[in-house]
Amino acid sequence: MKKVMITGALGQIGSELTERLRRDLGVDNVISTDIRTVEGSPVVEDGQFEELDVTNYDNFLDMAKRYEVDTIIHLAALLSATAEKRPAFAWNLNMTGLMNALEVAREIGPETKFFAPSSIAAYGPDAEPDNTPQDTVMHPTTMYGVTKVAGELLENYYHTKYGVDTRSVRFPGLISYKVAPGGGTTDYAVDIYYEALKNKSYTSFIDKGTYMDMMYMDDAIEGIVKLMNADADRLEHRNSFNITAMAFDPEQIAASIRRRIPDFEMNYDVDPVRQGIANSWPNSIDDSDARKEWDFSPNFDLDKMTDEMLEKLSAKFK
Ligand code: AKB
Repeated sequence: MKKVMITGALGQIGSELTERLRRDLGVDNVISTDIRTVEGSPVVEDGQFEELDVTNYDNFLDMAKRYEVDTIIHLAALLSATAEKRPAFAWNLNMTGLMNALEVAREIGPETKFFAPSSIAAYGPDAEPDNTPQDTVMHPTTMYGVTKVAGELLENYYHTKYGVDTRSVRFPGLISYKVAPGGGTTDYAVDIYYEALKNKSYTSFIDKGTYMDMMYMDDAIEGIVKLMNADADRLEHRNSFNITAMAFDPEQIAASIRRRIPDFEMNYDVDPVRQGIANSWPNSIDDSDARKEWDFSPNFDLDKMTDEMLEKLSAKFK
C-alpha cells in the first residue's frame, strides 16, 4: 500500500481510516473521495479530497489513473436498515459501486490491492447462530446481506480470475465517537452513549436479549491496516474474514454504562424492521481464521470501549 484511494471517505469508517492512512503513508498518498463534500470536515480540509459518485465508472477510472493509485479501499455503500427501505437503490449503489471499483482495480494494474468490507449481515437465519463458522451456509434475508454475499463472491472472482489482490472482513457493528453511523441495525450501540451523557436514559429500538457482534472503531481500523499489510502467502481466505471483538445485548451495554452513570435508565420501543434484521444475524461469530491467517487481535472489550466512548464524547460535548 503506497498510494491509496478511499471511497465513502466521509462515512463512519472512512473518516477514521483517512486520518490513519494519512499518518502512515503521508498526506499526499491518500486520495479520499465521497459523493458529497462536507465543509469543515478534516477529511476534506486536511488532505486530498475529491467528489466521486462510485456508480460513474469513467470518473472513477479517470481519478484512479490521474493519481496513480496502487490500492483501492472501497467503503461507499448503504447500510442494512436503509437498504431495507430502498432495496433497488441499495442493490445499485452497493453492487454497481463494487463492480466499478473492482473493474478500476483490474484496469489500473493486475496486482492492485483492494479492500471492501463485508458484514455479519452476510449470514442469514439458517446459519448456526452462536460462534458462527467462517465457512458455512450464507442465505441472508436482507437486501444489504444479499449485496454483501454477492460482493464477497465478486471479490473472490476478481482475485482468482484477474489476480486483483482483494482482501476483506465481515465487520460487526462498529462503535465510534467521531462520525456517527447512518442507517445501520447496530447503530443503537452508538446512540446509547450519546443519550446516556445527554439524558441519562436511552430508548432502544433493539430488544433486550438480542445479541450481536460489535467492535470499537480503533480495532476495526487496526484490522484493515493489518490485513492490507499481511503476507499474501498466509491468506487462505479471499472472500471475507470474520472478525469480532465482543457480542452483547442491550442490557449488557446498559450495565456497562451504569458502572460510570449509575442512574442511567434503559427503555425499549422495538422497531420491527431493525429487530427483524437483527434476528436474522448471528449472535456471535467465530473469527479464529482471521487470528490464524493474519494475527487479528482486538484490544477493546465492552467495558474498555464504554470508558473510552464516555470519556471522548464528554470531551466533545464540553
Ligand atoms: C449495520 O448495522 O447495517 C452495519 C453492519 C453490521 O454491517 N453496522
